[in-house]
Amino acid sequence: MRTSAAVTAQSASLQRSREFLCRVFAWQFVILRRVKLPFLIDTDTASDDAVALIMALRSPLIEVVAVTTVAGNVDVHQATRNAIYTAELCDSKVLVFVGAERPLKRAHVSADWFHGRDGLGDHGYPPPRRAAEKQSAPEAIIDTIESHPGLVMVTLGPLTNVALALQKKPDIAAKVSRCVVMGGAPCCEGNVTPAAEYNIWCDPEAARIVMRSGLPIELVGWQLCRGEAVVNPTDIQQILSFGTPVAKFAIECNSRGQEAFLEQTGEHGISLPDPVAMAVALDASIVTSQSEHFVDVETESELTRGMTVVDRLNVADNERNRYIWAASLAAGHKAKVYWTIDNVGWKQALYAALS
Ligand SMILES: [Ca+2]
Repeated sequence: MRTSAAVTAQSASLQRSREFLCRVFAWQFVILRRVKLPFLIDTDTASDDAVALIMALRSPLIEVVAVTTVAGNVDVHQATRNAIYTAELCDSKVLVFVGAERPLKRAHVSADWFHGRDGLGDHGYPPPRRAAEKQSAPEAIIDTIESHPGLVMVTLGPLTNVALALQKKPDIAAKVSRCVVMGGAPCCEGNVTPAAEYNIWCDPEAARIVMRSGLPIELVGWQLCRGEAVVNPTDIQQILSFGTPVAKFAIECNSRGQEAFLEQTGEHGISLPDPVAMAVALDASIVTSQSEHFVDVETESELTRGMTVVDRLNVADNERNRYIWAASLAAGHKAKVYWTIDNVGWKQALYAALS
């Protein structure tokens, strides 16, 4: 009979092999086919998501092969409308797929108090000219991963669509080279409760499925868009000085978010969690400190619903914790948790996309 330590070691070894193969896939894709690295973006498109989409759609380094929308900041149909509107602003014809209308097991609670009723600060933007695709987002996630092995997935909203795709086709997890998740409040305060960040809080059951799935998770927590990362009044003036339609839109659609962030934290400026995550997805070298840990999500407690619990001292496998962490240990997969980024590098990436 194998010990749990042996099982964990074997799982970790399998994980490393899978990660290596995915990296090989990704590089083969880029080198042999001479195409840009494919990105799939799942988003509850509101104001900061829109800026993240602009960064990806205008990047010369990657190709966004699909955008999938999910209920979160706003309802999924508004999110879809916002995603397509943003794509059109970038002259992009990227395919957009409509996803889940509500979390797996809970009622949907939006964040319109932060982003405005339309998610874009209520400036009356016109409807987009084209419609979304017929295929559902979870189906599109499966098909896009199958047809682009080694792609990079970036999730900017609740993880409902990704969980639904994984439930139907668990082996897609091994075909993704990176899964950059904007979500969580690792070892710090949340933005919707003291314990939890919105994307994880909104659908904690989905987040738990994703954390345990074997996807190569890179966790960009809410703390990374605060403090020096906030786009301050001087930065805002610099962005507006670019004079481009995307620069004007990026600042304007975050007007309500700017007010709400001041009310929430006392910090002045625009906080952009999704664009920070996108900057990391586009160039992970802006990360200045990181470590790998088991991460799980609280789904039961009223007090700590949606808390991203990080095994920062690596004690999950000891006698006191092994029982509670059994599922994560069995999966054998640790997430990369990002603790700090180079804020100059992040803002340079933002400026490059908007100028
Ligand atoms: Ca979002």
